[in-house]
Amino acid sequence: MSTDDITIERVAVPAISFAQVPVLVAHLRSIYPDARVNTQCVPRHHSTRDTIEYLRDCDAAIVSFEPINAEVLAALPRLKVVSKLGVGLDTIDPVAMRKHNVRLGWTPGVNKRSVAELALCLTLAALKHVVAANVDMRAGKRPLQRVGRQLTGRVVGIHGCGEIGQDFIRLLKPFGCHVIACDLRDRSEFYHEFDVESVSPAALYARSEVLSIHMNVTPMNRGLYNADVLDQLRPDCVLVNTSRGTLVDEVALRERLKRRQIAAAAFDVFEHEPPEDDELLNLDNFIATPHIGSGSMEARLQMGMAAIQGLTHHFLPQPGEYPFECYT
Ligand code: 8YV
Repeated sequence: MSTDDITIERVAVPAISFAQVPVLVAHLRSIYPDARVNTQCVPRHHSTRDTIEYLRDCDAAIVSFEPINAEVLAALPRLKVVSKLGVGLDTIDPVAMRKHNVRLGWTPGVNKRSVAELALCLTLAALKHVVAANVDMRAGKRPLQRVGRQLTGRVVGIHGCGEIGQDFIRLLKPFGCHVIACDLRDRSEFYHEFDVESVSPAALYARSEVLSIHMNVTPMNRGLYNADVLDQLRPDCVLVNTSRGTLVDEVALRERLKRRQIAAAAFDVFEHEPPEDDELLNLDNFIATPHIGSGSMEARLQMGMAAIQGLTHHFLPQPGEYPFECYT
């Protein structure tokens, strides 16, 4: 972690979630008066070319989904610090960062409560058919019965037990669920404290009545929830995803939801955002939200302040080491 050996004069912020919060923009500009901020909220996050264009001539950047890869860094020799708004590192290539000596500002867990609350909200909504019932009501129907399930006492599986997965488990406490979890890292201390059963991926798929995904995407797990894995889920499983859409094969999921091979799914994240598969989005056993996990005022502020701090508190990513263990 370094604070003082890099001089930053020009900062660029293409991240819309930052630019939308005036207090963050004002705070940034009180430190870096000439900061270029995407206050017009032009979407840029899918394009390498636009990212290069926006970050040209800058020493530091606050990014959300903009790709920070070999091509971008080769084109931006002046860039010394990339500070991440939020926690997902899937758009950041640690090998290229290291090669170009570009440092990373990153605060783990900065939006964990906000995302964990949404995971709980989606879980309850799916178990109780809240959205489908509301859609019926709006369509003029007044269904007399819509039998759902309680969360209390259910087997809840957590795939990825980092900051957000752990916070979700904290929120589950009053529901008396049997929590099972699977993680590459040793989480035994947390598991012990919160009475969590550590299980294999196969057991997680086979036993979870609610399965909530909380993994970082890496080259190792991209597309992990493919047809083969989805076929291992229980027919009464509710699959919840508030992490990254690229972990799940959406076409395979859609087909299984349609034939009720999987009871329901509730997703805040999609392979391509905004999502385009209207057939999936309109299934009555699928709940979709447009990546709002960290979209609370509290989280936005915390993320933004942490990202500003990341411009001066940063580290050189090391592939193979935390938080990039899955890279070589
Ligand atoms: C943020 C996210 O909205 O933290 C993350 O990784 O995906 C989101 O919660 C995003 O990073 C905003 O920049």
